[in-house]
Order: sequence, then structure tokens, then C-alpha cells
Amino acid sequence: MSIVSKSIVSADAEARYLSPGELDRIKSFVANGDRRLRIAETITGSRERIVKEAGSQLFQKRPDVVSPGGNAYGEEMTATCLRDMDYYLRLITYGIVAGDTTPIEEIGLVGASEMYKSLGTSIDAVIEAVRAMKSVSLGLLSGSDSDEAASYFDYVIGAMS
Ligand SMILES: CCC1=C(C)/C(=C/C2=NC(=C\c3[nH]c(/C=C4\NC(=O)[C@H](C)[C@H]4CC)c(C)c3CCC(=O)O)/C(CCC(=O)O)=C2C)NC1=O
Repeated sequence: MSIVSKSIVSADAEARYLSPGELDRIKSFVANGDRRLRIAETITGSRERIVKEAGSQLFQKRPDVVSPGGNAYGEEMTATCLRDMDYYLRLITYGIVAGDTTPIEEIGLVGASEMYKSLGTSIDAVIEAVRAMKSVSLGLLSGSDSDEAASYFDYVIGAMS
């Protein structure tokens, strides 16, 4: 949920007007809107390239995951791995648009480490995949856009670590 809906829900629960502090946070959310949308558009438009390049980087760094016995070994499993990468990239664009990491957390992080453990997937390798997507994505963005985007990738990396 964005800061706008969140603030409204909590203000209305107390039947009060938005507080000066809430209005201030909404003001900076709105003021940053163009930038967040520009970043999300760039990442969305390059999603295939980002996942593909980051996937190659991951498999170069961690050849074990695509070797016989590896969790992403074989065409189908490799495709599932790339699909998971695409899932996380998509969730990151949600976070960027909302200016809030809650959608990333709720959709993609709650229970994720237990899930990967039960699948026999190395969480370290998943983190490596997110790092690689960060590096490819930041290469497509200019200075301050890149800083803003980095924080969402770092959030995912930190939450999985
Ligand atoms: C949008 C939220 C969401 C997430 C995050 C998600 C993840 C997710 N990844 C899965 C599997 C998987 N995930 C991977 C991923 C990898 N293996 C590796 O070694 C690499 C490090 C990594 C790629 C970076 C693989 C290979 C499988 C298949 C494992 C198997 O079937 O044994 C599964 C099991 C069911 C399935 O195969 O679809 C889920 C639920 N599903 C969701 O709905």
C-alpha cells in the first residue's frame, strides 16, 4: 500500500483529518513521483534483458546451481530460476512505484527463506541473483535514479541475508 492509502486508513480509523506530519510525507511522496515512475518504466521496459544478463552473471559465479545435481540444473529448472528472478524484479518495481517496501515484503519475502530451504535452493545464490539484477538495472539508470533504485534491491538482499 502506498503512503497515501496507509495514511488515509489510519486517519479514518480515528475519524480525524490527515496530520501535518502525514501531509508532509505525502508531499514528498508526490514530489518524488516522476522519478519513481521513470525508474519503474526503465526497469519494466528492460526486464527481459535484466533477467537474462543477471542470470548469466549468476551462473558464471555459481556454476554449481546449473551443474548436474544443482537446484537449477536442466532447461526447465533453469527457466524456473529465471522466473523467480523475474518475480523479484517485478516486486521491486511495485516497491519503487509505491515508494514503500511493504508490497515486496508481503508478496515475496514472508516465508521465502523457509520455502527455499524446503526446495533445496541456496538462498545465498538467490541473493547473488538479486545482486546481479541490481547491477544490471543500475547500469540503465542515471545517478540519483540509480541511488533510489538501489535501496529497493538492497532491501531485498538485506531481508534474505
Ligand atoms: C511472486 C512470489 C513468488 C516467489 C518468490 C515464488 C518462488 C518459488 N520458486 C519455486 C521453485 C524454484 N525456484 C528455483 C530458483 C532457483 N534455484 C537456484 O538454484 C537459483 C539460485 C534460483 C534462481 C535464482 C528453482 C530451480 C525452483 C524449482 C525447484 C524444484 O522444482 O525442485 C517455487 C516452487 C513452485 C514452483 O516451482 O513454481 C516457488 C513458490 N513463487 C511465487 O509466487
